[in-house]
Amino acid sequence: MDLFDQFTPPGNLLPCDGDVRYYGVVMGHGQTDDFFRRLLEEIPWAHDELVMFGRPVVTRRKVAWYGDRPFAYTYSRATKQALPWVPVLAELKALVEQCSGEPYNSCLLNLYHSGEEAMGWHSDDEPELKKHGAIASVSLGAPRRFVFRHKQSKDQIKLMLEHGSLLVMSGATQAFWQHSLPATKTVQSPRINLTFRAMVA
Ligand code: MD6
Ligand code: FE
Repeated sequence: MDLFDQFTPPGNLLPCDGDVRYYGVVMGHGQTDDFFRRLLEEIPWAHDELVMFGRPVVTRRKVAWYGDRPFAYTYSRATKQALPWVPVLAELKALVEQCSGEPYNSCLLNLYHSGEEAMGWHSDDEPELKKHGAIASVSLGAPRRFVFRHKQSKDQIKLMLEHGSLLVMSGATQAFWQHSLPATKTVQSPRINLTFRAMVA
């Protein structure tokens, strides 16, 4: 990243009702592979459990949850408590705070082993999240497509999340748009996603 870039945020990808900025790759070439390897090795990855159509489901993707305090992670059936920051996450948190100019106090990590593992349509609108607060998302590993869909008009905005990239959502985005990471047969390698959040509870 050019030194100047962090002071000139990219334009808003959404045409209305929210704010999404794609910063592109925000770390040096050697750093991307290093962060990816450290996260694979150092994070205690575990399958997630959630309820779909009234039934308990164990996801193929793996997750981890970190924060300033032992915040509860509410997606999961078994409520999990945030683990304390480790150096690799503290470094990434400092980087995204510098790029986005916003503070974060927690991070949800997802590990997708291949393109078959995906994330369905959702909004990150839990009551514990600061209203209209920014959510900063770092992607590492295999590039994957990401899609926004407006809740009323069904308008779609698509983009590619590259290795070492940063995406920031804020404002009314979660109220008006859903997002998803579609499955793809063309990706056989893993991807890690970190979403840094601001919890109020
Ligand atoms: C993913 N990301 O990229 C899933 N949510 O694998 C998200 O669901 C997400 O990228 C809120 C803000 C940014 C994100
Ligand atoms: Fe999300």
